[in-house]
Amino acid sequence: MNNQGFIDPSEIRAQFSRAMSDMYKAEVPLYGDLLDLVAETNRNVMEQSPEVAEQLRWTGELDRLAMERHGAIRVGTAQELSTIRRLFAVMGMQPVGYYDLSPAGVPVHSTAFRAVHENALQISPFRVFTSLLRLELIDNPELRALASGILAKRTIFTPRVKALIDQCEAEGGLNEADAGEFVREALETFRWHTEATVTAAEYDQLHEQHRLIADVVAFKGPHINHLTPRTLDIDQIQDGMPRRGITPKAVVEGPPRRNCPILLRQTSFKALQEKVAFVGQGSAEGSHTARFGEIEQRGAALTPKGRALYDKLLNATRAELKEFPSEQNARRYNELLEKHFQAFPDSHDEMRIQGLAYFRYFVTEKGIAARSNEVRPRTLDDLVQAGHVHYEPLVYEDFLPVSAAGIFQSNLGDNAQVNYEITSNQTDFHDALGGTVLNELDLYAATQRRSILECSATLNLPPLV
Ligand code: OOG
Ligand code: NI
Repeated sequence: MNNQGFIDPSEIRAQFSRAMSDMYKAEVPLYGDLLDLVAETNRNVMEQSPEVAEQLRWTGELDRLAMERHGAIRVGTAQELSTIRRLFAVMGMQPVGYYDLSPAGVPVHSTAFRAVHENALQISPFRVFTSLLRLELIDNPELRALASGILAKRTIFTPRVKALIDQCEAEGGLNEADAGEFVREALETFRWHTEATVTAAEYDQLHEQHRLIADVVAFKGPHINHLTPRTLDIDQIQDGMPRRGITPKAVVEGPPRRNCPILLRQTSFKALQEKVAFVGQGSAEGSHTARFGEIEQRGAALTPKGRALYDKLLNATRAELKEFPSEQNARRYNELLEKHFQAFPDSHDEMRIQGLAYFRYFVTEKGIAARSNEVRPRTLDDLVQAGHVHYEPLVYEDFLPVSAAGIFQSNLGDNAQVNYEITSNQTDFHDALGGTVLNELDLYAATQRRSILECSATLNLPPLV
């Protein structure tokens, strides 16, 4: 709490993330099973590989791992997106990155709302992948008009949450009671609603155009469609799911298994069939599939050079496979992925020397003990060499467009393979957002730089960067 009695936005985010998780557990009991499976796997990994636990201890991730989640929502209008931006800002979450999913046949573009400073991420790394439906990609003009008419009529925020957002913006924060109320009210936007806003016939029309369009347009709000815990071993989870009666998607998205994980690996399982009451129906006679399960493993954030290498190797894998990864070619896909990624160095030393990843630097006890020595190492590399400074990779906090497309597609079914002629339009996205997205690479570079400067200060050395 600061001197005006405002509570730290990170605390609001932590509260909200817990409330969201509780709500989703009640709505989708399978999510609870998933959390158990992930917690058990993470315990096993740390027992069997104490070095992994040690690494997470250095970076502080050990403390945040059990609460780490990302969610995803899809909104229908610019107005909704810009209000969502303001709502997340109350919790210290900024839009980071731009993801265009249209090349993959998904009519949305997206950003991720998250905390941006390492200290804030440490309190709560909660992030929300947020997509804006691109109605301009609906080719049938009548259907487009129907969809925008329906969206124009709905209000996805409670009056009270809007008032609290205004108040927070005007006064610079929320006190504890207001923050508690904000969390309860904000949660309403993300809740599942059984009553649809359209008739069954309208739903069918929207669904025929694209299942995602029906998911956004036919409901009262942008229900949270998944909440993803972070595992330390996604292959164990992928292999363990069928034993629990869960069928995961055919392949794990992202890089292959490595000694030193990079970026993000993700898998998901199919959406639930939910009962829906369409307009004109007395009870929930219809059904819709919206919500699904997802698990992810996070690794090192890559520099532009590292990311270019990742993209090149992933593209080469897909080019050689010549088709979308599927049940039928999953084995070959994994073999090709392994083969191509041989070219990506698999040690932190090598990744650091080649400038492929971002790192955080920490002064060691040996470094502290040597502070008053006449002769001691004075460059970052020499300090690392001498063991006066320790480093660990910075964890990737963002998403991957190809992976996100794969997750969308596996949960939308095959009818999603559409080729849109209009592609990326970040300017339109910024206009709708009412702001610009931050560049994730700048954020990683800033964290790395802060950690190096902190080392210089602790060691009484001139700035090392
Ligand atoms: C979002 C799909 C993308 C991820 O983790 O990459 C995603 C959605 O289905 O709304 O969640
Ligand atoms: Ni996701």
